[in-house]
Amino acid sequence: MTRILVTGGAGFIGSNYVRLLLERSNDEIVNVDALTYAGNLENLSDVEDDPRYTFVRADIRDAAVMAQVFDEHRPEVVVHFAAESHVDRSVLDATAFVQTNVVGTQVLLDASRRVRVARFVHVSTDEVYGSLGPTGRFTEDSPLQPNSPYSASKTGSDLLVRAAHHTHGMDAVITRCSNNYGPYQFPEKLIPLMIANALEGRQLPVYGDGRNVRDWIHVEDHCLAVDAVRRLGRAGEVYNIGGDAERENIVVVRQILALCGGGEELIQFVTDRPGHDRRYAMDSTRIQQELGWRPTRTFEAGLEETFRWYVDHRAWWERVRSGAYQEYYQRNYAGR
Ligand code: TDX
Repeated sequence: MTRILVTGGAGFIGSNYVRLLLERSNDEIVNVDALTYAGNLENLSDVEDDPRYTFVRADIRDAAVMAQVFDEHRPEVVVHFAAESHVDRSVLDATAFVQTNVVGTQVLLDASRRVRVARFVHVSTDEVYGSLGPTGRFTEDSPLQPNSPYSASKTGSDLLVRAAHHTHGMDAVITRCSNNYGPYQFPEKLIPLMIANALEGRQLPVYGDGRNVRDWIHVEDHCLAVDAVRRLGRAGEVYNIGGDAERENIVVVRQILALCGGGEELIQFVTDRPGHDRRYAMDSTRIQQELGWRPTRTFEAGLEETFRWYVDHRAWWERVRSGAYQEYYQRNYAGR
């Protein structure tokens, strides 16, 4: 039994990870989440009565509060998911990205060092490597060339984790994953946005020519990879995680339309995202060879399953799309 403090456990990937740990291990989980727009306790309503699960509402930017949380719960391991994660929001305003992703990560590193956490797992992204041309894949040795305020802030946090390992000898590992999809993803991201819009008969806003490529991975495969790194990864190491499923955005959008029986007329090509990365592709050889992990789902099977989940959980996404989401949608998409 390990006491694991998970940050951002009420978010999309974090809540899938908490559920996976409760199902597959005997570990105790302390979920620390600020419950911003993207965090939702409904994502974990099925596990909230589990005696091995504790929720703490707290903000990782607040050093005094984090010191208290770490003193009270004395975690043995930290798995750090909490982050501002949406590129378009970072284009509109980068402030929260620097505060949460950069400052928040340093606060957690300091709190972890003080109570002598045995391992710090930092969950990062392929976007720290920048953009690829038509060929090649990112390896762990690819240069860090982030292009958006979001990815620059994630790169900053990766480098702080690296420095904590080198300077203070902290046992820290970094995972960098490609684009996730699956249940409980906030419908600002491509796949849930397109599914929700298509189900409501609304326009599907495709940026630019729609031929940007992302490497898609089901969130459960990502969570299994993070957990393999937590248990077996080498201290100070970086592990790339990819789905081996490169698709052009327009192909994904057409697949979603086919699933819901919508017509091509719903597709609307809109002004491109500023600085839009053209292509991501991950080389996951290291994690596959060292830790024996590999993705289990094909993209087509995972997409269909995800589509069904959104059909069955309409109330969930209708609720998270009300209120402040409307204002964001207007700001991001009006006049594009
Ligand atoms: O309305 C849209 N139209 C569109 O064409 C949106 C929201 C997106 N897109 C395009 C932009 C990207 O090429 O779809 C692609 C995927 O976009 P996002 O879902 O916003 O993801 P991306 O920008 O690739 O970043 C994601 O992967 C890396 C996550 O949001 C990050 O948090 C993660 O680090």
